[in-house]
Order: sequence, then C-alpha cells, then structure tokens
Amino acid sequence: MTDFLTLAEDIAREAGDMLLAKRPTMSGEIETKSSPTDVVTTLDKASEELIRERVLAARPDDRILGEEGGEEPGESDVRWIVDPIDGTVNFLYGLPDWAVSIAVEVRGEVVAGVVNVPARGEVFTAARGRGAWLNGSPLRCNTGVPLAQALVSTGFGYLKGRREVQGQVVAHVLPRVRDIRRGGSCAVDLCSLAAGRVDAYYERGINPWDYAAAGLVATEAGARLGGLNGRPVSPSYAVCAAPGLFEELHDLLAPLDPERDS
Ligand code: LIP
Repeated sequence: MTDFLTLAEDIAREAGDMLLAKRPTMSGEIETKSSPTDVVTTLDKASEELIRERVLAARPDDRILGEEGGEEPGESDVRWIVDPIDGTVNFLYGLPDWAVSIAVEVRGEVVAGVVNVPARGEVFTAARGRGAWLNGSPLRCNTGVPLAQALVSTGFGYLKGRREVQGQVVAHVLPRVRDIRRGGSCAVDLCSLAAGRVDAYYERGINPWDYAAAGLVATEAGARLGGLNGRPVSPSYAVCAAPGLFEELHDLLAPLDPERDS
C-alpha cells in the first residue's frame, strides 16, 4: 500500500507541476464537452496522458480509469482512478481550487488516494486503515456540529435540467444550515471536509474520478461518505460528514427526491 501511495503521490506531483508551469500559456485552448460550460483544456488531456504513461511504466498490467480517456483494460486486479484536473472551470479562471486526483483500487476497494492542489501547495494523501494527511500532517474532520451550525459545501452539474433540481435543493438547504460553499472541485471539497474547513458536503452527479481519492481522505479523517437511503456513494448521490451530521443532512436531503433531473 505504501508503494502505491508513494507512486501515486510522485505522479500527482509531477502532473501538478506540469499544469502549474504551463497553465498561463495554454489556457486559451478550450474545446467543449457535454455543454458549452463544460470546458476541457488541452492541458486536461496532457495531464491524463502523463499520468497514464507514468502508471503503465511502473505497473504495465494495471487498469486505468481516467476522466478523459475512459477505461483502459489490463490484466491485474489493480485499477487506477484518475482525474487529471478536477475543478476545470477554476483552473481556467485562475482560481486555486483545482486538483490532480489519483486513487488506487485493489479488487474494487480504494486503498490509497492522492489529491494534489498545486495552486495551494497542498497534497492530501490517504491510505486505507492508516489515516489521512495534508502535507504529511494527520487530518481529522470536525465532529459534533449540528446541522443548523454546519458549513456545507456542494456543487452543480453542467446540464440545465440537473441544475434546475440542484437549485431547488440548495434553496431548501440554505435556510437550515450555517452557510453554503460552492468550491468548484469535488475532490478539493472532500479534502476540505477532511481538514475541518467545511463540516459537510453533498452533490448529485459526481463521478468516481472526482471522489475516489478524496473520498478515502475524508473517511480516513473520520467522515462518513455514502449515498441516499443506505446506498453507497455513486454518481447518483454523495453525502459526506462526520457521523451524526451525516444522518441529519441525509434526512434533510432524502425527502426532496434529489436524485432526479428535470
Ligand atoms: C467538476 C466537479 C465539481 C462539480 C462539477 C464537475 P470537473 O469536475 O469537481 O465539483 O460540481 O459537476 O463534476 O468537470 O471540473 O472535472
């Protein structure tokens, strides 16, 4: 596991350094993905290519699932789950909350995760059963926070029909919590929760490459991560908070039937 974490961290740092160094000269190269606001830069693809090359050079049989390149088949029971830039819109606008996210999954279970936030000089790491760290210092999420006092982060998808429902949901949540944050990167949001910078997080529509590594950081820092009504976290829904607050937030969200798009 230590080897996986070391390799993932080395690669996430290299990709982050490349992105930081090249960002100003290449940020104009934009193409559209599912809608005009879903921007994918050339650097997003370059970052994933670098990560794939480095992983396969070290572990040629492993499988890789990346946001840009999809799933690459392989012989081993190890799968790398990669988001080359999570928070693409922040990246594009020069905001600091974007990350390179790399998780290592063995037989379906994430065992190691790295979230590198280069513009903040912060690297979050986690190893299953061993803990979570920010630049090497151990992390614990906030505990004992009631919902009415909770700082809750969330995010919104790129599609209009999804955003309409997400807008209704956040309108219901906002008067019942301390405040809402929309950071723009699921991976950074979950790591912020692990570091006690927010108390809770929920979102519909995030993908394994967004939450695989950061989800391990959050749970190893003491948080509970899951879906609605006892289901595991999935692209359909994610809720994350310390036990107690998790249930309170879940019970606020679930009756809203938020796993739908209009
Ligand atoms: C983004 C997330 C963000 C979420 C968006 C999107 P991208 O990932 O991290 O928090 O609200 O729907 O999925 O597109 O920047 O990699």
